[in-house]
Amino acid sequence: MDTSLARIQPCTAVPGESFAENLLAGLVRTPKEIACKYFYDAAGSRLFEQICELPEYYQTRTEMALLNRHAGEIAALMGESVEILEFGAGSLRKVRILLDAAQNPYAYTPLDISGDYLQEVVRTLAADYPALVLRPVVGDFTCLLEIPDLPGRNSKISRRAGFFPGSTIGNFKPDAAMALLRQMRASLNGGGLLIGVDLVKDPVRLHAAYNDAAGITALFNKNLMVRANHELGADFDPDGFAHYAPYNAGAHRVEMYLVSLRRQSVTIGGAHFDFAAGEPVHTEDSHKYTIESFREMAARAGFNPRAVWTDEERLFSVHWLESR
Ligand code: AVI
Repeated sequence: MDTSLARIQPCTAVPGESFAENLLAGLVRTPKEIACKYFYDAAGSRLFEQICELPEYYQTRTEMALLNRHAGEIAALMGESVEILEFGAGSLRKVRILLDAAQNPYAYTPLDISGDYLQEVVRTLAADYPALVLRPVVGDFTCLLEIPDLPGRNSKISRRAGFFPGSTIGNFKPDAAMALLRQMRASLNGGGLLIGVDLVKDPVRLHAAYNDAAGITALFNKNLMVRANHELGADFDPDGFAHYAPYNAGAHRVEMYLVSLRRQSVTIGGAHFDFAAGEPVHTEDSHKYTIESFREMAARAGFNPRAVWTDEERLFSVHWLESR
């Protein structure tokens, strides 16, 4: 019988690089860098949720509207009794749109680096979707993760549909994005991928989205240093750094930096790092694609790009890619 405990599988944990390892290695490089995946501790995730509500940050509401508007078509493409595998369990609001529209969905497998967040996700969904198998996987989806097949209903293997919303693909350099798409394709066992991709547009609009008037993106960026102070005993002065997020039109990406406002040094667990006045620490790239350039990349990664949905202003796109 499908009791709620039996259908909630235990978290599987896959080890990855730690924040400390990334930080110590990144601060001896020139230019200095910190990987953007470390933005998302509890405080960073809360700040990111605030970013998603900002008037300047059009991405989230545009993608939500596309998912809502096309949920029926998406569900038909995913097929019946699907297992939805989400790469990075982000906003439950998005996957709920899919679960509500899907034809008798079988399972939801969220992959995320935060085990605590996954437990919360699973608890919330278990109450609302009593027939759904839930199997959280704690791990870094940028590493190849082997996810065993679930025996589906009628003892057939359940077909998988990957879900990678929010244009997180844009936070990878094009080569890494390609490699990631290939890897996702491998973990989908022949299933399709629903992916949100932010589009190239007016640079003024892009600049505003990463330089909001309320300063939330600046706090989100500086949270990397706040986190290092809390978790690793570092002595960063976040006010000694400025948030800087220019749009690099030639490379079609917004770049984020923390720029040292003066000459200073920082200590992390006995190691010292010197910063010159004006020295940048690179913290994020957010690549923008055209519909065509993204479909081309997906095809090179072994997908067959099928449906694509966009809004009237062509701000954002949602793609359904089938495995070849
Ligand atoms: C998660 N990711 C797609 C966001 C983006 O737009 O690149 C992260 C972000 N950085 C600043 N604002 C939002």
